[in-house]
Amino acid sequence: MYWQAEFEIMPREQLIELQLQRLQLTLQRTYKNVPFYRKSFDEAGISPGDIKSLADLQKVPFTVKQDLRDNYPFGLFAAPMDQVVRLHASSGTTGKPTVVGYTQKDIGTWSDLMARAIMMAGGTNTDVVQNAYGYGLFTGGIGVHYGAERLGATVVPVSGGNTPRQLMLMQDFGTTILTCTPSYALYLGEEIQKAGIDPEAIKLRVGIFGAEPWSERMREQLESKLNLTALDIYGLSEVIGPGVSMECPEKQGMHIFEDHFLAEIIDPRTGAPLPCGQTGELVLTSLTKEALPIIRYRTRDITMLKEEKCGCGRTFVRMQRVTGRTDDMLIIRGVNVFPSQIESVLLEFGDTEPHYLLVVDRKGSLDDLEIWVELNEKFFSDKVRALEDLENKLRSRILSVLGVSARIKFVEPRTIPRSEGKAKRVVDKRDI
Ligand code: DLL
Repeated sequence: MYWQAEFEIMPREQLIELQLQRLQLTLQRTYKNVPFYRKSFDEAGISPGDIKSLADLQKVPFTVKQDLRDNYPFGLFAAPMDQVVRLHASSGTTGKPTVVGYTQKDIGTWSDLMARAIMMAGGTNTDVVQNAYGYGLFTGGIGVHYGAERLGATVVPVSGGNTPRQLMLMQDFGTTILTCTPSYALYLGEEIQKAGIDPEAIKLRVGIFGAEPWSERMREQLESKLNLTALDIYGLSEVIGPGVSMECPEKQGMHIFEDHFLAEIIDPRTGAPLPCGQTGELVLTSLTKEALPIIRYRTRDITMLKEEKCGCGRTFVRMQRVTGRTDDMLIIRGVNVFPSQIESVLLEFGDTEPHYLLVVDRKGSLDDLEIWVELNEKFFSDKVRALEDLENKLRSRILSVLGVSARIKFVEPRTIPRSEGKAKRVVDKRDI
């Protein structure tokens, strides 16, 4: 039931002690081996020895993505290159990518965390895992792969894309676990229906979906289209990749693997720590990583932590769904808008598909939000009158939930581009 019970159900007092020990070692190693951290600790007037409790960590400066860029490619590594056995990198929309490295031990840790995650979802060594996360510099593909292998499951390293082949392998190999982004999973679900494949020929029972934000309504869609239990997985390259946290079948948030990562929530504007139960930016510190330890990394992801006991028995805190990133939050006429909030509204009515595009523009001095919404096949063939009704319903619901008015543009089924990896939800044409 647990991959590493000794940690997964460890009493919290013991866990906190373990975290402190590991934190102190990490701070000492980084101070000794990474000039960037030495300088930032010195400037803050602290030394690793000053950190005597987890609360003391607040004295330590944050690390941000720009710090990784400034130290491109290997400047933040704490291990010599002869011990670094793997590199990954984020694609990076502008300029150089962010590079991350792993020692053999780091790869072992990561594999265990991913094995834990798959087992948490109900996976065993008898499962066939079709891994449709992208292989390559992205951490999704290979990260999940190593974990599934460590668990002893049968991995199908198909990577993203080539949908007809995905469907063929899914039937022929009897895939039981699907791993990919939720947007790609949805597309696969649609294609299964479109191809008229007999549902009996699909043996899926669990989906491990992450790498981008999604909503509870999207879960309902995925579970009904693919006939599986859809669970959320979170991670980021800078911290390790997938397997920082994973949702258990209780579906009450994702357990953070706290024996390896220390989580804090801060107010993104002031950097001040927020208590459990409040929504803010997730900050993570690695506790065991060798090649690229990371201290108080500002993830930019917005979430909330829950400490209450979980029905699955694990003692790790749970983070709620990531509702958005501090940097993909749109500000429309002064109102903060996250694409995931709009997704939830769109899916409330059942006549539209979870494919949408937010087109933001500026008309004169006013922001203009147009939401491209795909109608489902059934609705599309109905009357114009019904369309007007739906448009009005959506507009007023978005206004009341988000406080922002938007124009709705309906588009024909299957016209919004599908993605094989992370979905692109926003086109911002504003020149500001
Ligand atoms: O996306 C790692 C990953 C791969 C996670 C496969 C899960 C499954 P990056 O490309 O570095 O790494 O992107 C990290 O993606 O900061 C979040 O903004 C977003 N993200 C990842 N998982 C989730 C999730 C991988 N479950 C960035 N929900 C993170 C919402 C997510 N956002």
